[in-house]
Amino acid sequence: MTIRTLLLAVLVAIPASVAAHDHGKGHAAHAAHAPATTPAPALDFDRLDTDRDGFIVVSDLPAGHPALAHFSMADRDGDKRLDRDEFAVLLKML
Ligand SMILES: [Ca+2]
Ligand SMILES: [Ca+2]
Repeated sequence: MTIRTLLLAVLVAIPASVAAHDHGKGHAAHAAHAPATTPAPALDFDRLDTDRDGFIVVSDLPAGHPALAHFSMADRDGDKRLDRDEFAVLLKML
């Protein structure tokens, strides 16, 4: 039982340390204070809206982007582009 518990503790600890390492890359001093709600760059509206028109269209998204599968569902008004509110809805689908 003791060995099993120890093994379990190691298995739990490994992914956490890997994630901490990746997150801290280049931001080691701030990693502990980084807000958990910061979106990944690939899911950040401002990064994806490269032409800064306030909307994300399919062509703004790189090939294979996870948002593409949900784009038409998130586009509630059917104008083929996502505003910030619609993009927030899309993020909840991922
Ligand atoms: Ca745009
Ligand atoms: Ca729309």
